[in-house]
Order: sequence, then C-alpha cells, then structure tokens
Amino acid sequence: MKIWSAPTPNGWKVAIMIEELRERGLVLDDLEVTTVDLRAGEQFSAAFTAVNPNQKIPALQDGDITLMESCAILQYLAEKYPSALLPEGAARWQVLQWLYWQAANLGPVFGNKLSYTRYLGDVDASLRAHPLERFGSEAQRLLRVFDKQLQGRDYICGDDLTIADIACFPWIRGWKWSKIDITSHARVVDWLERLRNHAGVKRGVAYGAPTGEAEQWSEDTKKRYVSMGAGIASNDNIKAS
Ligand SMILES: N[C@@H](CCC(=O)N[C@@H](CS)C(=O)NCC(=O)O)C(=O)O
Repeated sequence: MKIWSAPTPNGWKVAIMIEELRERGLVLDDLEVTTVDLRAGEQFSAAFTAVNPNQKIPALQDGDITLMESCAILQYLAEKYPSALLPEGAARWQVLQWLYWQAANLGPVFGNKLSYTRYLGDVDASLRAHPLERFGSEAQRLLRVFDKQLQGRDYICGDDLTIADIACFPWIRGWKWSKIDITSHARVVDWLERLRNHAGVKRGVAYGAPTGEAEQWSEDTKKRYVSMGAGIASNDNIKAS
C-alpha cells in the first residue's frame, strides 16, 4: 500500500490515522509513505495526477484501488484495519456523518480562512475583507455546532476517539495560524487537549515537522509555510496548471 502525503492538515489526518492504528496493535507493514513537495509543484506531475486527478495530497494506492480525498482514505484504512476508530452498527453512521461534515464544512472553511489570513498577502486588503469576514464568521458558527456536539461527550461521537475526531483535529489545532479564535468554545478547547495527549496523534503530527517543532513552529518554519502556501494559493499557479 502506498500513500502520498505532506506535512499539512489533510496530510496529518492520514499520518495520525496510521499511528493510531499502530497504537491499537494493527500491523501496517506493507506501507510506503512518499512525501510530495507541494512547494516544488510535484502535485502537478503526470505521475501524481495519474493517482489523484484533483492534484492534491493525500492519495492512496492499494492494489487496484486508488483513492483521493483524506476522509475517503481515513474510511478506507478504518475498514481495512477494523477498530473502534470506525464502530459497527448505528454508531458508524454517526461517525460517517461527522466525517462528511468535516470534509464539506470545517476543512474548506478553515482552509479558506487560513489562505486569506496568511497566504494571500499580495492581494489588496479591501478585496480580502469580505472573504475574511465570511470565512471567519462561518468558522465561528461551525465551532458553535462542534461545541454543542461535545456536550456530554469526550469525543465527537461519544466515549471513544474515531476517524471523525482525527479528521477535525489538524484544522482545529491550527487555530492560531488561521487566526480563528476557539477560546470561547470551552468544550472544543478541552477536546483539543484530550486529542493532543493520544500517543498516535503525537507521533502523527510530528510527520514532516522539524525535530521538536510539532507543536510550536520556529520563525523559519513559519516563513517556509507562508511561502509554500502563497505558491499554492496564487492565481498564477492555478493558471499555470
Ligand atoms: N478535500 C481534500 C483537500 C486536499 C488538499 O487541499 N490538500 C492540500 C494540502 S492540505 C494540497 O495538496 N494542496 C496543494 C495544491 O493545492 O496545489 C482532502 O481532504 O484530501
């Protein structure tokens, strides 16, 4: 089985999944993880496009199956290596519902807020004002939905960590970077701390991070991320591809 990834929120979902499966004693020994250099534009290469026509990480290939979309990959891995990360029966639908909620709402909204906050500095401030307001207020609405769901629950769907939590975690943990204030959502803050303490989560977020920087980036790493994101977010790049 091959996975193409990078140290970004959607990449970390898969890294955390691999490490949480290992925490549960599952053996993923036929696994090969390749890092795609997004700054160098490797996602646009013919070889990678053959695996993922959407030209974004992560992607997976397992025998005849090729998959794009991080949440589809989480579900695939959870089905291939069964565990409480994707329970059976009615609980499964709860998890899948929140997994799709992440893919359709939390990811795009937090991702767009991040882009306008950090990566589109060359775009006139007056043009950025509306998307910043729109994605900022929508992010706060989603956090209210999330906080309410966590009422009486340690994890999104109950007492156990699932792939829905894994999908949401990398975006929520980057709240300072995207300048989406989570501090008025007490249950989300507690949930974030709970997730951080999982051994698999700790190892997963360290994938691709300079040693010791998984939680707190150096100024050099921040600069590197801004330049990487600026290239990805720029319209010139979209035209070129
Ligand atoms: N909905 C997709 C989003 C994937 C995505 O946006 N990946 C980003 C990194 S987090 C990427 O590859 N960006 C490179 C580009 O846009 O050129 C998923 O969940 O897999």
